[in-house]
Amino acid sequence: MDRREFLAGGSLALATAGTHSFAEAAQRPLPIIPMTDLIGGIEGRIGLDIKPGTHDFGTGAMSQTLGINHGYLGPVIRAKQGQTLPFDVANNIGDVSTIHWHGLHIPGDVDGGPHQEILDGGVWSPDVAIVQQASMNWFHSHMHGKTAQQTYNGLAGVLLIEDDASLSADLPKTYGVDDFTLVLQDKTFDGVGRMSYELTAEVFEDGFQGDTMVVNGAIAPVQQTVPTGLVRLRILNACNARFLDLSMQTGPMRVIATEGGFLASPVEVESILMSPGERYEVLVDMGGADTNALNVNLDGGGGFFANLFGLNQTTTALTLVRTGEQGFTGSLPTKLANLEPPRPADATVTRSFELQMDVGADLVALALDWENFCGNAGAMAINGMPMKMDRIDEKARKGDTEIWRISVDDMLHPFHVHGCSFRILSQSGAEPPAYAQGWKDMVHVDEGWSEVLVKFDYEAPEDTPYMYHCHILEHEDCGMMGQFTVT
Ligand SMILES: [Cu+2]
Repeated sequence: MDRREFLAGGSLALATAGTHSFAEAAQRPLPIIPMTDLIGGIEGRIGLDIKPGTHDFGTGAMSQTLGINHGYLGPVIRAKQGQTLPFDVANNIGDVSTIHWHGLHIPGDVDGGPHQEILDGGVWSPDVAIVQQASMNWFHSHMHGKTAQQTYNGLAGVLLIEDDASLSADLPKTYGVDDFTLVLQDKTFDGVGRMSYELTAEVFEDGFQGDTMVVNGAIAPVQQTVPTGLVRLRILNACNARFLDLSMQTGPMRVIATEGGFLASPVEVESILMSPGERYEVLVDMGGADTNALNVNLDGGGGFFANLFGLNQTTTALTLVRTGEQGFTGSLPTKLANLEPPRPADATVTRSFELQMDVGADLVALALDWENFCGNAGAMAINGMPMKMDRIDEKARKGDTEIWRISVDDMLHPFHVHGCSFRILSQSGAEPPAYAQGWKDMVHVDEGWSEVLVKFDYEAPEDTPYMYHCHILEHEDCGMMGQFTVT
C-alpha cells in the first residue's frame, strides 16, 4: 500500500463515518451568493473588506469564519472585458493576508500573490484591468504559509467576466433563476456543528479532506427550484485538496466552458473530474424529469483502495426541482466560440517541473526558514527546492510561447500557473478529456508527464513575480511552489 492509497482509504473512512450526521436534515435552500454587478458601470472604488465573521452552515451552530464583505466567502463579482476594476481590499482579520485573482491575465504587481501582503489594518488598492474573454475566475487568500487555513476559513469569492459575445450568446443568463454559481467545498464539523480544521502530518501529506460537502456555504444537499429548459451551472471546486467527480442523477452534463472561456461547442459527458481550483460551466436539461440532482463523488482522486473497501461515496450536492414555468427557451447551442487547436510547434522554450513530496531531511529546516508551513510533515518541493520568497526559479520572456512539462513523485496533484491561460497538450501522459481541451489555468498531474502550452503576455518583475504551484493548498503552504518572472 503506498501513501496515496493508504491516505485515500483513511480519508474515505472519515467520510463514511461523518457525512450523515448533519446532511440528513430536510434539504436546505441553495444560498444564492450576493452579486456585485459592475457591468452597468463602476462608481468610485470597489471595497472588499476582509474580516472575521460567524456563519451557520446549517448545523444550527455558529462557526468562526472569515469573509469578504460577508460573514463567510465573498461576493460574486461580475465585470466585463475592457473594464478596469479599482479595488480597495481592506484587511481586518487580525493577521496578514493577500487576495490573489486566480485566472486573471494581469501583470505581477496586481496579481495578489504572496508578495502583495496586506497587513492587518491595511488596504491594498490595485487597479485590475480586465483584458481577457468571458470566463469564470475566482479570488482567494495567497498568504504564503497561511493560504490553506485562510481560504478554508472563508477568504474566497467568484469573479465572472463577461464579454460582448457572452452577453449576446443564446444561453441561460439570469442569475439565480437559470444561471447559478456554485462554490463547492468540503468541511469537517465538530460535535456541536462548528467548522473545524485540524492539521496533522497526514493532512499535510494528502491535503485537507473534509467529510461534509458544502455548497455556497450550506451543507449539502441543497435544493433549488428552476424553470423548464436549460439551466446553467458555473461550478468552482474551492476545496483545499479534494478532487470531485461530478455527475447528474439523470442524463448527461454539457460542458460549455473551462477556466479560461468557452469551448468550441458543448461537450456531452457523464462526469467531470474536477481538481481544487478548477472551474467548469455546464448546461443541464430540465425539460424532462421533475427533479434532477448534481451528485459529487467525494473521492475523485481515490482509486484502488477506495474501490476495494467500497468507500467510494457519492453524495448529492444540489437537487434541482422543476417548477413547470418556462425559463430559457433556446436549445443547446451547436457552436460556442472559435477555439483553434493548440500549436506546440510555436513553442521556443521548454521547461520541466517535478512536484516532490519526499524531499531530503536536510531541506526540511531550510524550508521552515523560508516561511513554508508543514507542521511535522517535513517539506515539499518543486525541482528539489521548497518555495523561497526571495529566489526566482524561472525567467520567461514576454510574448514567448513555452511548453511546461510537469511530473510528480507521488500522488495526483493539481498544478496552477499565475497570470495566464494555457492549453493542455497531455495530462498524466494521455490526451486530456475533450471537456478539458479549452483554455485552462489548472492541469492534473499524476504518473506520466502533463504538458501545457503557454504564452505570457504581461510583465512580472523580480519584486512581484508570478507563482506556479500545486493547488492542494496544504502542499502549496508546505513549499510545493515556485516563482517566475516575465520581462
Ligand atoms: Cu500537491
